Amino acid sequence: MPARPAIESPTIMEVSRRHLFLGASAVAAASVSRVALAAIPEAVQQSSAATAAPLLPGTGRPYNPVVTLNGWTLPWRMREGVKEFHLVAEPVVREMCEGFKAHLWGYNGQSPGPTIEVVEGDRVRIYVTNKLPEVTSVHWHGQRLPNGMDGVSGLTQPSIQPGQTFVYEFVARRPGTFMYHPHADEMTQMAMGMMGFWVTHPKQRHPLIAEVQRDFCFLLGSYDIEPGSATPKTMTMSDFNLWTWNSRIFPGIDSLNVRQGDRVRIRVGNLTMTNHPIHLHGHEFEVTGTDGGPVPKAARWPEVTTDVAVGQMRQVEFIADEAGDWAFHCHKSHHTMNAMGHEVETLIGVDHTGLAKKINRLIPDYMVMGERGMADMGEMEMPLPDNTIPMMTGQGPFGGVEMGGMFSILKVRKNQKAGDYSDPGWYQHPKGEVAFEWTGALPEPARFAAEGGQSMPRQKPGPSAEVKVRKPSGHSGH
Ligand SMILES: [Cu+2]
Repeated sequence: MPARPAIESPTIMEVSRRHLFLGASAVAAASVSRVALAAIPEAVQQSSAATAAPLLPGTGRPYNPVVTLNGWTLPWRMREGVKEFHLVAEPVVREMCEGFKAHLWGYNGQSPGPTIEVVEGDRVRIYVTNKLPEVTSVHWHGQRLPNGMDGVSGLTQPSIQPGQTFVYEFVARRPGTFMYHPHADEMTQMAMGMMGFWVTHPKQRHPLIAEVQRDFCFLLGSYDIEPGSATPKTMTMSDFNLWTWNSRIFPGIDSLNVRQGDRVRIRVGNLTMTNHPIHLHGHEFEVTGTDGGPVPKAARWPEVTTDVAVGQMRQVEFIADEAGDWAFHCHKSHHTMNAMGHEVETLIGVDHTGLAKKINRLIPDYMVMGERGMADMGEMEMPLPDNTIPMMTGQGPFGGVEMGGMFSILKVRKNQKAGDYSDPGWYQHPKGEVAFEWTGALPEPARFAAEGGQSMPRQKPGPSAEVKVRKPSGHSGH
């Protein structure tokens, strides 16, 4: 173990605080000694929720960097052969979508925190400064490391008290997809958005790790924020109302823009309290890696949906050979919706004629919703409280997309340039390749037999029954 830098000195703590609040130029003006500045790396802050360009490594072994959806990669400092990072756990304001800001906890100005990218074999030193009102720690989920660096408060280390800075140091021993999160008052801190991604790139060509042209990553999150408020309810166990990718909700999640023919890797980690079947349209992918490392080739099979269970990571790969705008989303239909009052009866098929008028005499703002399904909600000019967004929203080239939450678009374009991640706009469909309305005559539906369309006659004819489908009103556990 190399000599630890002196971080206990109050002068240096002071430097780090000034860094955080004033920025680099103010620190220079504060005439701090060079020794103090050299002792702890700058805590780089990010104020934007836009997807940052991939961070090309300036020092150390080269690698092909990842792109963090609506996120960024933490710059490091190379000091005596060690990659040094500085994470700051702190309250942040996260724009989840245009017009909707949440008061969360995160790292270095954002939730989730910045992605940390290193190379297999790197010695890594991470300074963690706690600017939260309570204790914290950082657990490096999935890593092989010395036990005392595992970040479990009380078990492997004392908690990091508010105002303290701790140092974690270990060698990134195996390449793969990892994440980091607190292991202190986890229920509160993860419900408040404290999490981050970690990628360890292989140090040389690896037989089970393909070279890809695009490498995306994001974390699945869930929040319970009452419409009109900004702070998550941290006691919620199952009835969350916001389902996020990197603490963003559709239409605030950036699209994944690729060039036709690219090999694409998407890495997903789940830090919610339920599973998420992640589904891609138009392509088949293979799960090429999990939290445990690369999947042996004989154990891979093609699929279009992969379930990411709680606490798991999945890394999928495919050739993006079909041009178009392909939906990419969680397949739990409630997870592609945004916040609303859930205690609403299903009203499909209910005749409301005259009902609204009668109720309007009592409640002037009353509106009937859902008579023909909920799709109208996307276009409805409903008065919403401040700082929230509709349950279903988003405008596509053909109209309302009627989605929310965990939904984005894979945009595959022939003329997207290598390394260009900018949004190419909507897909221009070739002539004759868009579903269209049939305006000819409609024949009577063919039936198998006279008995109401059944292929076999019933043994004993009885009275027919019709049932109505009704959502459970409790709505827990969705
Ligand atoms: Cu889901």
